[in-house]
Amino acid sequence: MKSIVKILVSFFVLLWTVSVKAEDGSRLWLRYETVSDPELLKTYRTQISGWRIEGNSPTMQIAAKELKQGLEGLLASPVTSVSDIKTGMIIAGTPESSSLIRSANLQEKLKGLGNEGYILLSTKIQGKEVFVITANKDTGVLYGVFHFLRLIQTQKSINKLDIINVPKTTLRILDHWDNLDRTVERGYAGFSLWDWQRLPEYISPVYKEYARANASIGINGTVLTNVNANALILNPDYLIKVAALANVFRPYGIRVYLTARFSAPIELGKLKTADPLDPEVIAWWKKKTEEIYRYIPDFGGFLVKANSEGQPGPQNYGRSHADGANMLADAVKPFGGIVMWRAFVYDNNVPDDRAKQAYNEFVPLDGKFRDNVLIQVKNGPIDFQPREPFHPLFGAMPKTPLMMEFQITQEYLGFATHLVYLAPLYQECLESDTWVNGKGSTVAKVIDGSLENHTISGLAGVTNIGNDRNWTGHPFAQANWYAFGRLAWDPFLGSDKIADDWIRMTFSNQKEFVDPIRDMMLNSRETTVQYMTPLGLHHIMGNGHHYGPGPWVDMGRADWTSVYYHKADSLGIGFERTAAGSGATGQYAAPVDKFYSDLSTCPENLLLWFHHLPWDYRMKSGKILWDELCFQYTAGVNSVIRMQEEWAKKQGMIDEDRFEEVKSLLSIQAKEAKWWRDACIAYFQQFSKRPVPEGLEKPEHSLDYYKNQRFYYVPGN
Ligand code: GCW
Repeated sequence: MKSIVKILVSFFVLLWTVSVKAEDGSRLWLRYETVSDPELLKTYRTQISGWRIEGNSPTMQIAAKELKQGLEGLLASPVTSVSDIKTGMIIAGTPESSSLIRSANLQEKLKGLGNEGYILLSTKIQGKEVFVITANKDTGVLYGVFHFLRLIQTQKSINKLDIINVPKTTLRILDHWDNLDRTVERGYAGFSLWDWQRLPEYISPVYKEYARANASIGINGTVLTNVNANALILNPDYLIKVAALANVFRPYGIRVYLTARFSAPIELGKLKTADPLDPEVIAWWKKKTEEIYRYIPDFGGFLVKANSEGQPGPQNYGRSHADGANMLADAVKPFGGIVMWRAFVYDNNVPDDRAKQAYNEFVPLDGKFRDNVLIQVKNGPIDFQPREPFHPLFGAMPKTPLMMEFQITQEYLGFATHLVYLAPLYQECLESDTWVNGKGSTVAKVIDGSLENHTISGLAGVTNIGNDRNWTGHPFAQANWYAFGRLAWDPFLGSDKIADDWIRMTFSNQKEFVDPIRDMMLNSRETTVQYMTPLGLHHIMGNGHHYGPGPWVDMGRADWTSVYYHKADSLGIGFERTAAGSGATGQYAAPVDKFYSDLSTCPENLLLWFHHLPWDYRMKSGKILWDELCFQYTAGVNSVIRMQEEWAKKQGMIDEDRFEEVKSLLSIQAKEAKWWRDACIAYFQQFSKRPVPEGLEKPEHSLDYYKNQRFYYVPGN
């Protein structure tokens, strides 16, 4: 009888959670739904008796609010803040803010934590078994609170806690490509969050929610403006707005950065030049920087895109990237600021392979940058493609801290329409071995500073956030924001573990949901590579807007065409980048050069990135290259269909709203995957002059049909 009642109760609880509550995705991974497993819920309720935040700073107040809201939601009972020490209390504070914490004798443990690390510990205070959340600084306590809540959100044990967590990097930053008119370059989730028009007076509640979500994953910086920069942001009428945002973000441990337009001294200062060695220019930036720090005392510093894609830079005056970066670095140095100088430079007038240009430009400058400059390098040598090898600059500038730049927004991976979990892409790059100091010199160790002992280090992610209700357009695109934060904190975390946490917090802890959806996410990036750019193909998307396939693009700047990259002709396909071709492989350490150059070791998923091969080249599968290409494209499309089937089975396990939304988006993805496959096969077939292998679908339309399609008002362009 008792068990029937139990079943009925859980049934109604389930019914209530899945059908009554509307979900618009706005709560992200911080939903704090009641623990669904009744046994576990009971256990947590007996283990946790109350909580106490020791300290009253704005950060501690946020921590208190979070803990209250989190526990009340998760345990579905009012867990109160109490003053007497009882068994099962959560006590959170720093040694500075709390005599209770001081009495717990954690000095030794706290030593290695720095300003952001934290401890979660089961220990005794005044003879009572309690949970302690502590850190050297308040921000660390806030991070610890989020971690503690995550344990319950993901239904982990909180028995005998002994967790020490310290970020492996100092800078964990979101780059917003947001324009002052609120359009977002390569943004697919609405307009910019920053309501410049109504700032500084009107402080939208969204700013706090944004900061809270970021703090929950350890993000500690935000670049508010587009790297294709507008100098106006440096004017006082904008700085006062920036300051208002910085005030909101500060207690969440988040600093504000701005992009610096290199020609600002001319545009704003009415100087004749922006030459970084000109005394007047130097003085202008110094004064401007002092002004910025008057508005924002903890301003983080500048991010600069210079001499790239038409942006002004030091080379306009015959100066180097180091001259430009150092001039700005000197200006921010007295205030503790930094400069993030981008290595994304290439020029159509330079006759060399675009993939080689950043390395050629920057390697000679190693050792010439000030100690508060980081060079921000995209994960691969071209541009955020679905698959690229790691950038050869990683490991090649040992005297300079290199910072990772990942793209979270899906410019080249289906916008906010395709379900693509990007952590495996990030992880693939971070795990790549540069071999610069022998085996094990991974990209992760380059960018966390450990390989060359740098004190500043970090990752930047070009964000996918806009003012859509669910922040990121696609409900699953939230996972990419989440994963970026977790990886920025610890570049050695596995994408599977991150996906697991995210699914549990965002959707459900039900095993029948978690396991298959985690697998679906983990495969989704490879699936996208297959239906867009298999076997190392790259940069064959639509021109300008980058929507859909465009392998035929051959007009305009050569390095913006597709034919430049795939080089398909009657003899074969691919970009020869070995010593026999552009020599790009020679930019890697010798073992890596050899690995990519040798056809017997070059991974087939990068084959056409490094080699130009005949259509009948024999692949490891035994198939000829052309047939393999057709198989890969088809496999990609079929995998999306399997994703649709898998998702369909999840009806009723989560709320109807998000279920239906994802279902609709998957059907667009299936349509677009087929479009990619058909258009690319139809295009390449004119060169291969071979049939689509037996048993595979042929392109639905003629090549001309695909070439003649026109798209208007593509977002993000
Ligand atoms: O990928 C390209 C984008 C540009 C972007 C540029 C960059 C901000 O198409 O929109 O400009 O990269 O990273 O600077």
